[in-house]
Amino acid sequence: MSDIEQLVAQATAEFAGIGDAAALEQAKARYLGKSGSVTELMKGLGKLDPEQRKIAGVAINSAKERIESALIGRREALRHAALEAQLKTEALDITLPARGMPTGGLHPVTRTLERIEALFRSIGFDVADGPEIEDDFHNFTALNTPENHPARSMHDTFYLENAPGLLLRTHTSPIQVRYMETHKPPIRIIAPGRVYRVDSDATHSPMFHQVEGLWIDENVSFADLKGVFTDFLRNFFEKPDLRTRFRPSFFPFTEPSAEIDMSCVFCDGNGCRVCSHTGWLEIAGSGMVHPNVLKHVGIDSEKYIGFAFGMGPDRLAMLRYGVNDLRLFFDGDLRFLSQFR
Ligand code: 2U9
Repeated sequence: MSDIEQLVAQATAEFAGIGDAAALEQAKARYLGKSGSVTELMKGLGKLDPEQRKIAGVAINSAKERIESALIGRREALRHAALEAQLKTEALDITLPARGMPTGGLHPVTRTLERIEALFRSIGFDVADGPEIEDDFHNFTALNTPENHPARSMHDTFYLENAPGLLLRTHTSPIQVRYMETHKPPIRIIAPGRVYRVDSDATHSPMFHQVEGLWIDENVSFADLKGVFTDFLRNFFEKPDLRTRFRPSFFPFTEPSAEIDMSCVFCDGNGCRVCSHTGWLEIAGSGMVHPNVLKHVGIDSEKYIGFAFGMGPDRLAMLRYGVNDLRLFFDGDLRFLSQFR
């Protein structure tokens, strides 16, 4: 083998044995650099006669090209190997479960309110709304609540400072009063919303929810009240055999008045811990709207009559979801609330 061919073989073998890029560049300098072997051969061409110079020049150029191409090949191989190594160490474990996007959800009381609204809408009731800051007339006077009634005391009602006569509504009844002021019978509405009372313990929150209902027309009877409310409870709790009983009671705004009990949804009326072994759960208050209430809003109490009821959707939500502490609904603890998504 000629010296030149030997040089090509030596460079190619040397490049092939080099494992890192910096060492490869140093090896390159030894062959192709300013005083590298190939460059030295080039320099020697000047000493040859023209004929030999031509032949040697072609051979050296060919050798140079092949050494350069071996270098480029090795550079590429090293770059590829480095990339492979990097990919191996930095590999993503695509079998890890993704963190996922947390989804929100409606509050259990909101879900309960929506369920109640849907059921009453389905039998032709409208859903009415009104202000949470009320005046004395709409919250008490129009509802036949006497001047000296304990509910009016600062002990039971939140009054606004520096705003005489204004208070946080203690029930959603003023919604119904306002509706009757602006609508003629027949009136068929429910009034859901937040209400406020000075009360706070395991079963009472200073803010809670109510849904009241009202049906005023020429011939509405107590039998209609029993039918509408029993049917509502059966649909709400999805218990077609649920029973109700109406116990005589007193409210200033209804006469006669009744407390509504339903057969316990946990034991079907057989008696258990939830219903204190009575088989019954108190669920609402109700009655025929007092003629004085109709007079206050300008409805002819000789021509029109109707029933009203009031219930606590917080309690309905507790019974439907099996929650035993009212405060859980209002603490804002996501560990509790996210169970209802
Ligand atoms: C008008 C006329 C009459 C609404 C009524 C009740 C009986 C009642 C309680 C149930 C549980 C309140 O949330 S609770 O503590 N409500 O007992 N509410 S009759 O009577 C009305 C309302 C508006 C114009």
